[in-house]
Amino acid sequence: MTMSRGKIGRQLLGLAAIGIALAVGGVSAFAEAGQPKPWEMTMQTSASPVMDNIEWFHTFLLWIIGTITVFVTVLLVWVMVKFNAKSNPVPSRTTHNTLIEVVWTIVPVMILVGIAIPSFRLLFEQTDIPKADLTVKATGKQWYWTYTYPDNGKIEFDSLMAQDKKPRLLAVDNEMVVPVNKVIRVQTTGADVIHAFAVPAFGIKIDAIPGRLNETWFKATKTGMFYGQCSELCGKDHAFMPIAVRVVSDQEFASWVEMAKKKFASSGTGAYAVAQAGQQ
Ligand SMILES: [Cu+2]
Repeated sequence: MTMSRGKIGRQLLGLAAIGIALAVGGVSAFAEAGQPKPWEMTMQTSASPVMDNIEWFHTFLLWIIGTITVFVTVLLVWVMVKFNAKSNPVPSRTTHNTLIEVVWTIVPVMILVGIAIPSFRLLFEQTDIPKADLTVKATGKQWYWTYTYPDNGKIEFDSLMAQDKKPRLLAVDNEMVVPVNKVIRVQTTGADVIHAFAVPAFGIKIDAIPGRLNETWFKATKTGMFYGQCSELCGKDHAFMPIAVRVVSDQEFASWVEMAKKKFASSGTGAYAVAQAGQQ
């Protein structure tokens, strides 16, 4: 039995449709909040008020940049077509035009002021930390993070990349756990070299510097897992010290605190003590 061309064509089309559906399905299976997606073009889905505003500011700037680029391109093309040597053999001798000079000075100033206002507003929102409900200290070390919860009986534990867990290169053994819709103050410092604490979905990125205590904050508006990475070249395993934040409900957080107090009671400061001893 032979198949007609049309039939084969239809079957190929069907296969292609299934392929596309699978590919899209595959991508959307990865499309969880709080982590990068394959072929991602945009920023990670926001999960904090600061990140909402960063996204807004990004889009706002994109429109301004886009408009200016199109406007300048149109001007260039217009000049090239209308005023080249062939179509305009006798050029005008005009050198000054007061109106246009005032316009091309005032308009860019107005654009810059228009950008500066929301830019400063965003900067203040990021750096002016509201009254915190919880403080977590993240200490960057070669090459893992140590989290300390000074408000909750001084819980302290190390967070190392987990080789056997998903998502690859982002999952850790002990996650940083925080309650949802609460202002979390993050304090960062470095125990050896400069690291940087960054979680894209929360819109935070701050250096962790030895001998210094830096501060930032976030308010996670969704529960779930959110991932980041050390964002300051800190040595050979810089790429392998991910940040994993689990955002949970208040009740879950309370029970995690109870669990963590027991679990990290003895082991907590072990690695830190060793690192400190090694430096002296
Ligand atoms: Cu690092």
